[in-house]
Amino acid sequence: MRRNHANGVDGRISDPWGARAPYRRDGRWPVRVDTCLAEGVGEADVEEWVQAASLLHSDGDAMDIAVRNGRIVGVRGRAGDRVNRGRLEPKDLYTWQANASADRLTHPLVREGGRLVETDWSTAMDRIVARSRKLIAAHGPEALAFYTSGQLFLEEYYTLAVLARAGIGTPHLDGNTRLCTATAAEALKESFGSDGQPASYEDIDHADAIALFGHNIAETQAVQWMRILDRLEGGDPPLLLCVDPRLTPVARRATVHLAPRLGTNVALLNALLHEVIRRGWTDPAYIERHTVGYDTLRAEVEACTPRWAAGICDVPASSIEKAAELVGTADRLLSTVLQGFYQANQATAAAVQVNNLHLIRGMLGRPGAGVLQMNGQPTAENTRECGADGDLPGFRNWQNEDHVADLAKVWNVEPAAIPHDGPPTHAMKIFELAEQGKVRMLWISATNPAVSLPELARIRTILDKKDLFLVVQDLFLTETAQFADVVLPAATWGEKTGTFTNADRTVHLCEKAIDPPGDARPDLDVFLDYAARMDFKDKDGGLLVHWRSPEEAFEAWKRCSAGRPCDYTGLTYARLRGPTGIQWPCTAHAPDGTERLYADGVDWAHPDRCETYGKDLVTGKPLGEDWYRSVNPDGKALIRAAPYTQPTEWPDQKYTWQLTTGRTLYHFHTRTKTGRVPELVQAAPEVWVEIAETDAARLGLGEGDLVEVTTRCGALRGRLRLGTVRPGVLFVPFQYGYWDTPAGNAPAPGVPGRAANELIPTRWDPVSKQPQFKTAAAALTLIRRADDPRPGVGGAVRSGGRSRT
Ligand SMILES: Nc1nc2c(c(=O)[nH]1)N[C@H]1C(S)=C(S)[C@@H](COP(=O)(O)OP(=O)(O)OC[C@H]3O[C@@H](n4cnc5c(=O)[nH]c(N)nc54)[C@H](O)[C@@H]3O)O[C@H]1N2
Ligand SMILES: Nc1nc2c(c(=O)[nH]1)N[C@H]1C(S)=C(S)[C@@H](COP(=O)(O)OP(=O)(O)OC[C@H]3O[C@@H](n4cnc5c(=O)[nH]c(N)nc54)[C@H](O)[C@@H]3O)O[C@H]1N2
Ligand SMILES: [Mo]
Repeated sequence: MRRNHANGVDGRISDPWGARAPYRRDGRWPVRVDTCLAEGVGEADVEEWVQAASLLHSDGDAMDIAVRNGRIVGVRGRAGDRVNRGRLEPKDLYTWQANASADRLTHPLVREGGRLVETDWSTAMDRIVARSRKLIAAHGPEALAFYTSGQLFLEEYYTLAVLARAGIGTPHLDGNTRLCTATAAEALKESFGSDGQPASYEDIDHADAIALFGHNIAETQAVQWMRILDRLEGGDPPLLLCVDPRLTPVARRATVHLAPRLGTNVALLNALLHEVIRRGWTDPAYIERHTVGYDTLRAEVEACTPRWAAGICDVPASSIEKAAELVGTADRLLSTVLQGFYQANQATAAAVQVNNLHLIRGMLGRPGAGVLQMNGQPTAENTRECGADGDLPGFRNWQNEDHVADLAKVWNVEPAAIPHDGPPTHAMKIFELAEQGKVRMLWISATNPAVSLPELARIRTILDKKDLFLVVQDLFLTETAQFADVVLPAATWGEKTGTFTNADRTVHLCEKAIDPPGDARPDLDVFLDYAARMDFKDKDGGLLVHWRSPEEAFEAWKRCSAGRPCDYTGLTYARLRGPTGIQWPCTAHAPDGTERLYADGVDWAHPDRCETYGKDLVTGKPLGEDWYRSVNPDGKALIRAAPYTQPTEWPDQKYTWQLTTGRTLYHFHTRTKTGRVPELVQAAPEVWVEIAETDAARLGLGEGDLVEVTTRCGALRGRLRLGTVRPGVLFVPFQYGYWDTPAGNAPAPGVPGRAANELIPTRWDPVSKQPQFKTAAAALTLIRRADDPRPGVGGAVRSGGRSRT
């Protein structure tokens, strides 16, 4: 691959956030256009700029793709877009190079005599259709399951949801959003009655305090961090609270940094709520008018003093008091929540307490006052709203017969044709059903579970089962695709057209700039082809899936979204070709979209309108319609209390460490794209293990020492990095699978690997069913010293951009 030294972005590996453009509160964030072009290519050489947005995080950074001679030669941020005002982060700047990787899949593959061999589309699709029909006839529709992504387009999810739910009639359809934002969705449902992000990125411009709960925004939504940095330099900076056991770039700039013991988020939040109530920082008028459940919360947190929480979280009581004052006295508070809560102990319970903080302070629906229950993946929002996750499309309530009937009307099918006897199956359950032999065909699109699911040794056994017919639709022969019976080569970003929605409800159009390699096809075309071959019909014998292009699929989705919280009826492809993305709901009444939800109390919590009747925050048990109607007859926001409970995974004599996992700025997930980009590979070539300096000193360990981390599930080896975590904690980035290792093979049983999920046990939040990737008890042993001359591993650039010395 050519090395592209980008014009104007030299140094953006060691300085990921680029130059500052300071601005003051309530001001407008200045434009800064970031461009990266292939070496030797100037803007004048570009033949065409094609509109797109980033698919490497949930920010939705808008950009144009530079095309020359039918190839992508770079990207440029879109100055007019509300999300990024022209800025791009390092992955956005460089990852377009991955499209042209020599090892892209260019033909379908089918398994013959144990080996994957090239074939044509018709042979591959015939196999899938024949197997689908045979399994449905012999075992019913529930023998089929679909595991999709947070990285396809809205049009693709909607098509998949229609064909799986109403065409086949299986409840087994979920996304990897289960690993990602299931808790965001659940927390929003539990507090506000429905999914839907209340706040807006523009709240960063207006807030006087920003609280980040388990969210390393500097590395994972680097462009919004640039926005915060520009406010911090702007003369009237917001105060920052960071709740993270690591010394992240966010923590380094925080006014107050709380580094709690892993898994103790609820104890900490309950103490913050206790203080806010005790000091009288609540908004009684707001509580009275817009909420139910306040008295229960007050009773729950009565005994949760800062001193009590200090003992559990191992954070000074005085720091908790300072944090409470920061969030309690802010005039406009913006909170963000992400994986340090969603993938930790008591995920939903903890995320809901952040909502409670906003509800009792009346901090909702005003400029600068809001909560962002963040998304991680670029298109996770669409997986959820289209019902390609464990929900029905349009945030409809599967327990409400009227909602199901309404959906059946949109699809022109009988309500009974849409499975809704129980909750749609969540991903962890789908894998369990495959393990038990009940799911016999699993179609995986745009996700790499052989690296991203917990307890990889178990996942490999499931994917390898002889009685599981596995279809994998991807760009590359990933760790997962290697197990497949049929591999379908997909077109991706820049090679297909579709829309997607970022974490603040901004919808962008992402257009095709070049042809996909070989016979690779857009995912939409694959799903449409399957629907046509399966001949799915509506109740009048018409075509169930009656669209043929992305734009027609978008129009079909608009009808399904009409009158729902995520109403797209005011949007068209033509309007999305304008200067900026547009936030849903976008309707005839709100033609320019909607900046914030819930300006005057919540809209979707009424028992007839809500998406869920609620679950017990400790056990996850559904509370039922009667309960919901009795506590919330008028459809106000729900204040839901929860006691702290200790994580099941807790250090003991053998496994004395708390292990957590997460991300580096330089790579996206399992690196199938960023691992093929020279600049990013060089910046972070290998897995590592973070440890506190005090722990290293105590054990006589040094920077760069090769260590082995073991848990009850497995083992991993990596080099030590010192000084970025709280004592007692180890941190490992989860992004290093094995496709790019010399052997390219999964570790043999008992042999240490390098994927963090070799170590993570199978456990999930009882409410959201999101796996707990951020809590394992672990042991640590030294394998060899850093100065040992034998070859080992090591990185050039530290996460967060500090150079190694
Ligand atoms: N560079 C980059 N950006 C990305 C991605 C990527 O792969 N690379 N992926 C995207 C996706 S899909 C997602 S979901 C987001 C995730 O974005 P983030 O949630 O910001 O990223 P993580 O590193 O998973 O976790 C955030 C922090 O949680 C902390 N944490 C761990 N355990 C606990 C705990 O018990 N309590 C608390 N309070 N904090 C804890 C970790 O120390 C870590 O710094 O990033 C998105 N953006
Ligand atoms: N230990 C630990 N594990 C984690 C996490 C953690 O913090 N710690 N985080 C979890 C989270 S939040 C997430 S989101 C998951 C991510 O986990 P995965 O979804 O498994 O990770 P990706 O590498 O993004 O996999 C996406 C796949 O889709 C392919 N792809 C990309 N674009 C397209 C396309 O247009 N079409 C098709 N068909 N394929 C495409 C890519 O090549 C890649 O193989 O990991 C989860 N796992
Ligand atoms: Mo994610």
